[in-house]
Amino acid sequence: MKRRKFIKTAGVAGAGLVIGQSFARDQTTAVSNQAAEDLDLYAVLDLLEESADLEAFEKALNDQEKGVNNLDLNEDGEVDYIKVEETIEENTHLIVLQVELEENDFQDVATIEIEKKVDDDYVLQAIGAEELYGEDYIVEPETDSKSSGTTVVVVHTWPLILILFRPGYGRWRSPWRWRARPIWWRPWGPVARSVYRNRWAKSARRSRYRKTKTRRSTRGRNMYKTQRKTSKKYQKSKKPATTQKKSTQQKQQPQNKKKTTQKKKKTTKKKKP
Ligand SMILES: [Ca+2]
Repeated sequence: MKRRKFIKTAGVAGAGLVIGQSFARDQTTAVSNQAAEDLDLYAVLDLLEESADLEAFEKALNDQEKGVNNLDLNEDGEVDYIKVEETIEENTHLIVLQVELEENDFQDVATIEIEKKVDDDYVLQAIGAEELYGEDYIVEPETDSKSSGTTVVVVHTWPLILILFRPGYGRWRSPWRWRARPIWWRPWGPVARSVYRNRWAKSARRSRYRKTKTRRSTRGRNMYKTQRKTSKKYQKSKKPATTQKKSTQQKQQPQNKKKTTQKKKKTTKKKKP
């Protein structure tokens, strides 16, 4: 009989999730006040848990009815298509969620690192791209049974995990690009952030996942370093895009033009005697 094992949770305090509060806090820690609010990594992991394979996961991510993707990074008034790319190195699968802001201008949104340790022990984390979510924005399945009011999540029974670590598995690479979108996909207008936030903050399944600052997979992290992609829009710094100086390359990106405060020249008026 197989013994049930849970993914490792070394070094994490078992703080229970106070969902509303933690969600509100998540918003303030993100560097950009846009992306982190338009792709909830708790909801992304929930989709992953339901998905039969990565092709299905990519389709679900871009399904308007699922309501997980509300990203409009290129600000064209339509939700962006998120493609999913996978790299495998020994027992580690690195899954990159990526948006093409314009042709050949890619921005990673988040990564999912899954590493098999031994037997049925896996580490699995979703990590938000630093440019969009800020540093160390990490969400993982809730595995600490000591936490009150939370559900322990066993990842080795997820359909996707069974597929990914099956002998002979071939990695998933999204065939879709800027000029080649799936026939079933139609872009739609993003919903208001308050609507999106409420949609996921109240989800009963939210307590299945938690935030952490600790990366579990060193290999996953190293794999990502060699393939990270940052769009021209976010390359300048970690500051929100709206505060960056407009580059000449961004002429196709309708940025939110900030009104520059015109400094009134102080003129020293000579008072009439
Ligand atoms: Ca868009």
